[in-house]
Amino acid sequence: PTLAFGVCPPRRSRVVRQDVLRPRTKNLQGLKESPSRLVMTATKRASASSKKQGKRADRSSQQQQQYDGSGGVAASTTSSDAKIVTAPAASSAAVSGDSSPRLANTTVCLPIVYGSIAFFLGKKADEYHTHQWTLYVRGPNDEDLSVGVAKVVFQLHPSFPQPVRELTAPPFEVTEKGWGEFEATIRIVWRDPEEKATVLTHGIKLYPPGLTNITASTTSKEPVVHEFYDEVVFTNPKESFHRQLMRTSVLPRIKSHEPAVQENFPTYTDEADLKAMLAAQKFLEKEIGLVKSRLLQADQEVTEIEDELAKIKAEGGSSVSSSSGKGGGSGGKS
Ligand code: SLL
Repeated sequence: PTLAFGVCPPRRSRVVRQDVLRPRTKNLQGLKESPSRLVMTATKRASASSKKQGKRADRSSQQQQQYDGSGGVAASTTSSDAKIVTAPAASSAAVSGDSSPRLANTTVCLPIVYGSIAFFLGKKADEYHTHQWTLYVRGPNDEDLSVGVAKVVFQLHPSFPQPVRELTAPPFEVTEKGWGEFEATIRIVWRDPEEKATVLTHGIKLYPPGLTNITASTTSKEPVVHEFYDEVVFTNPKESFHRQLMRTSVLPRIKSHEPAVQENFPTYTDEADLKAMLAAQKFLEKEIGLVKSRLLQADQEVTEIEDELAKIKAEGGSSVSSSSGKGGGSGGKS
């Protein structure tokens, strides 16, 4: 699969139940090239250090699809405005494991969230254990990802005992105590072994951004949340894998083993998206207003200067004012 932030869901029909993860299937028959692999341009967005900052690109909009019997999907799908780039074909013919046929002209988009939440230990801190943190992969609304995920392998800093932590069941998380920030590697292994594992890196943050030294303000009780939303795109998945992925929406939610972590997970809802968009719109309107008034002012100044110039010209151009003319080098370098 490939990672794509915010480009998967065609934004037509909105899903009624927004609290449920719905992997989306997209039909690509409209595309010229028979695409073995489509790579969406990927970006990701950080939400640093404060609660409820997590953002997601879009809500799921589930596509209607009908199976045409041959394993292919005959779906009526609107085209998304996503930038789609064709990439070298993956060896879709690679044989292994189950012989389920691959769906043709289909992409499935699986929203995931990964990140870390760190708490300062306060009085319980010692030299090597100033913080307790949890590193995790979860569904944006705590959906059970295990239908698609066989295991998640977290690679920690070598200063930790057994730095490779493998989780074969949800919640896919590691909780540790430590003293320093570092970059962890997260490997998501899919249930279909033919799907290439998704490898992410994540910088575990212990301190709020903008602080370079450890001051009293870093010792606040407020956890440091550092989370990313992303979407994993499976191109022409195996029918069986596809079926499994689609079950995500009906399974019970998964909770973190750490109640304080669970409490501080950012949420991803249409409502929050809308609020953020409205706030952004407001901000933009204000900025545009400011720029407009500055433009108007500049226009006015130009008019004034032009008027003055015209006046000077009308006076014959010979009446050199004290501040103009070539001779006035008073302000220049000597
Ligand atoms: C740093 N590059 O120098 C980082 C490394 C390593 C953090 C941070 C181990 C905890 C323990 C731990 O927190 N390692 O010793 O149990 O800042």
